[in-house]
Amino acid sequence: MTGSDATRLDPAVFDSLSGRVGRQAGAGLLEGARGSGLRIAIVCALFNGGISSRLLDGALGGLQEAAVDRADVTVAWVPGAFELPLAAQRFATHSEVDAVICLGAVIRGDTSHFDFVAGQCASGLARVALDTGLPVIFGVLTTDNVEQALERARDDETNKGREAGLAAVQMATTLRAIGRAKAGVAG
Ligand code: INI
Repeated sequence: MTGSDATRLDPAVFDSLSGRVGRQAGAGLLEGARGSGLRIAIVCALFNGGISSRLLDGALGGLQEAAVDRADVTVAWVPGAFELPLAAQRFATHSEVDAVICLGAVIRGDTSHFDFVAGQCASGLARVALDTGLPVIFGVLTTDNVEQALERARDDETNKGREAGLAAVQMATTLRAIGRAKAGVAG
């Protein structure tokens, strides 16, 4: 994710550092990754679905920016953030996809079990990624209130769904490139 203005990586610094190594695996910057030919699954939580749908809109925009073909994008909806890991695991093990994007919003004000839902969702998604070797993108907002969630799901380039879409393409292409490095293939 891009972080704040104070901590964001300057593309010129990135280019300069890249020029000082023998080989760079993958595109590097989120915006630099090209996704044509990639197959992407997106899982959305119906709980707080008004936020999920804004994140989905952003994710589809990010994938389009990265030249992912809409025919290669599959969307599934689940009841809430707690169910995202199981659906992500099913995509990872039973379908041919290059990355799974998970979208939802866990809002502290809505529930006394915020920490359980958010924690299980985050650790479950990390587990699916490590167990299957597939990029699983954590596009789940964890906020104190609805206003903060809406702020992160705006219809502009700061939308966290857009970042999740770009992150999926970046991770899928980077893992491919690392795999080729092991096999001794250039690129
Ligand atoms: N699910 C969410 O996606 N966000 C929430 O904020 C939330 N709250 O507040 O409880 C939530 N709960 C539902 C949960 O994810 C499961 O769907 C439900 O418990 C059934 O297993």
